[in-house]
Amino acid sequence: MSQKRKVAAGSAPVILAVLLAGLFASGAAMAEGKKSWITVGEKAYAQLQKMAPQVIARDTKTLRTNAAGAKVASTEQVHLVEVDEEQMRKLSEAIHHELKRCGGFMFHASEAEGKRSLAQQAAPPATLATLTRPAYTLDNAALVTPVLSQMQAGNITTTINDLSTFVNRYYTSTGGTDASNWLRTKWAGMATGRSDITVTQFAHTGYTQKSVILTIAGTDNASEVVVLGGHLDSINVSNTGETARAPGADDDASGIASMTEALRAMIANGYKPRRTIKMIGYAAEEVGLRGSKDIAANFKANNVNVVGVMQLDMTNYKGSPNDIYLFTDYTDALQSDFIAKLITTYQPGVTIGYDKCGYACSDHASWTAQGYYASMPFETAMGQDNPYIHTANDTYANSGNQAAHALKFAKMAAAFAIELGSDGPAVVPTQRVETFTGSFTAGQIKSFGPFKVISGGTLKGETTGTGDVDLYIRKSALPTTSTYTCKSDGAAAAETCTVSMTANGDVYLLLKGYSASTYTLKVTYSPQ
Ligand code: IPO
Ligand code: ZN
Repeated sequence: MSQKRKVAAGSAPVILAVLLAGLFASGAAMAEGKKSWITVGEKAYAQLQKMAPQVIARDTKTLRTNAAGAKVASTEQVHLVEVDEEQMRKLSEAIHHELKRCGGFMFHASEAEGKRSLAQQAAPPATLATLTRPAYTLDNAALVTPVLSQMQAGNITTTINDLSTFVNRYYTSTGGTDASNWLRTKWAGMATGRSDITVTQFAHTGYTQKSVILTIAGTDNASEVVVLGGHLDSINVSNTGETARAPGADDDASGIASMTEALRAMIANGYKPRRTIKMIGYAAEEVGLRGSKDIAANFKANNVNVVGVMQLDMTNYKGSPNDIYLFTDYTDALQSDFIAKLITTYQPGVTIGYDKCGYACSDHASWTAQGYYASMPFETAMGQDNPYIHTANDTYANSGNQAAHALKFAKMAAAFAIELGSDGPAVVPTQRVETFTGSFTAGQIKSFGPFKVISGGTLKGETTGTGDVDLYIRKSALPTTSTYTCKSDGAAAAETCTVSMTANGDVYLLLKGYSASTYTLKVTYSPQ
């Protein structure tokens, strides 16, 4: 329930409130009263309870922090709470100081929307009508290598410094709006002469800052989309006013700059992807992943087949022994393994570590929440990241006056974009159907095959009829009622089971009449 008080329009208190809001349109004066719904993980919730004991969870769900069967499977309690602006700002501060910048929160437009979102996040990975799992093969070295060899730290420095020049890039500030327009103009300029590349802005509700989306249309597999992202907003958690300094050089000018350098080199090499590639500068990440949440939800609603998402948030502060840390929570393990392979293959000197970053630590979480495969390669291990973020001191100088670290991420991002971007449409194996009919006395068996099935294909057996028929299927040899690859032995004549092939091979079927029966057997398979 919203806490807004109802006052007749035009009444003195409203006019006074509007005047005051205008006068003190920064910091604490506006903070009181305005309520927001957010979801938080365990640590942030404990922190919030210390600061504001009256805040209680209005909904709680246990989320799996990784896919079932993943190397690092675990769960986390996530809570829906209502907070005012001051509590939200204090929470941001506490995440910074007490939780060592680990974790975050997700913003929701209302209690109902928060509950819906939490339920969706708790459900097993939401399945889209079409969601393609890429093969994750590394077979495009001829396209990747020349692009990587062209990439330069100096270009990353330039973009970081350009973005740091805005007083701040806060989601409601003039600088935040201007920075979005600047990025649109920069990317559009880089795409001059490429009619297959478009740059648009994605508007959000409740604030002026827009996300920026660059799209390289795929040549022959355009419906499959690869997303790379970073956030274009910044924050100073102790002062969110219009003129408060928040250069956000590392957080996250570095991620935008890494992505931009990958883009520059891809264009310089005339690279044209087969899948569609999107590079996104998200609005309003620092205030609850708001920009990415809208975009991921919009893509899901439109059933966009996003086959992979990489988030680049903080890429330029070298604070840990290894170079690139892959977060294992709220990310996809198979895709992150693929990214590790990209790193060891294309940047053999670059070392990899693994860590967790907690609930809603960056925009990848918005994609994970919608059931997409997302990864988050990060600049350091947890707790060793840039201590200056979210302050006026998040400058290029305080990232060690270098962009060599961010260059590793830029090269990884280009390898990701090109290796995933260069896959053509999946070849659907042709299907052959054969049918057999007959009858059984009780206990009688008959065998069928071999059917020569192609690698990557399937064979499905289906029976219909009268009485009680049991179906057994086996690869490479005749099945028996105790040795089979799959069986279907219900108490009727209707049975079905399917085997999948990882290599070319022979498949055999066995039918048994459990009682006197008649049958029609339909075998559907992908022939060699
Ligand atoms: C962040 C992410 C992971 C870790 I460990 C530490 C810090 C940054 C993120 N919380 C942020 O503020 N993004 O804008
Ligand atoms: Zn960030």
